[in-house]
Amino acid sequence: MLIKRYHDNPILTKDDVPYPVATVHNAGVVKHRDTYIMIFRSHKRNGRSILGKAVSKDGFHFEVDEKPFMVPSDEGVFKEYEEYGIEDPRIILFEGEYLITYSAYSRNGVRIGLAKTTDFKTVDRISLITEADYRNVVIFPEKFNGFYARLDRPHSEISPWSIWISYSPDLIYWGESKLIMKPLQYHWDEMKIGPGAPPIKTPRGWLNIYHGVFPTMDGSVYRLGLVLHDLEDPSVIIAVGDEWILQPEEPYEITGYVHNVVFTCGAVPEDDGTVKIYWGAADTVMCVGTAIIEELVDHCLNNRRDPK
Ligand code: M1P
Repeated sequence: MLIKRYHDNPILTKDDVPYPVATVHNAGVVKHRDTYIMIFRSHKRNGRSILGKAVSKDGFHFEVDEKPFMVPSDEGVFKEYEEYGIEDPRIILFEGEYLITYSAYSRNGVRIGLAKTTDFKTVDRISLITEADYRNVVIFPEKFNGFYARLDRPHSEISPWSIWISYSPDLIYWGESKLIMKPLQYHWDEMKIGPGAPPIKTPRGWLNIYHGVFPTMDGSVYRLGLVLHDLEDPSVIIAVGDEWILQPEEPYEITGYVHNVVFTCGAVPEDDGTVKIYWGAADTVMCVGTAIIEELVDHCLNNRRDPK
């Protein structure tokens, strides 16, 4: 097993939240001054989502803030595009600031919002960085030739939903987009794929833990897999692991708000070469597991499939 599930999963559920919510899942997680900060998604009881915050000293035991961290905006352009809720945050540290990407839902579709914070006490929205319809946007924590880079996942009716890369000089205007990885037919990720946790820098490449979806007669199954991107040019994919590294197996992953889902938005690399991978299970609870980064990279390089 590449990922060792924490023995006391799930680590966070709706019962840990001091305000009314129906779920706790799909959280971005970072380590900020020796404290793990988790920004998680919750469905409210009207089916729309908000973001909560929880903190932990060890990455396993989290305590939730009294109030939500972000709710749909009631101002300006954000109000119009966050009307139906905000979902699936991903967090990176970039030059002293934490950047948070999240899905913004409205009657106009789903866009990606970008916000920033330095202390996780206040948060400022920067911009809506895509038009409709995009989900699953992760920004690399370094620039490439002076440009920010992100992995994104536009929706298309012609092509299966795939992973693209885009660049920006200023985090506002994005372009030079190109498709870099597609689902593979009759494979565990054949229906659609999406970037998961923000990429982790390793000596052999940027490690991207992505999710892939397979359609069955009993609904879709969400699993996690691995991609390695070139360190200098992340549009170059060095390897895609052929096998999934995590699939729904525990009761809380198999049954819930949406059955058969493991979905990651955050992973925290540690100084000892391990990584804590956090995933939402069945769109209902939060789980964590640990892995050895070098073993993940080996696995990706030694069991490859074509990126497209
Ligand atoms: O219900 C499973 C997941 O479905 C969507 O994932 P994707 O972006 O691949 O379509 C999202 O709604 C995600 O939040 C959810 O966990």
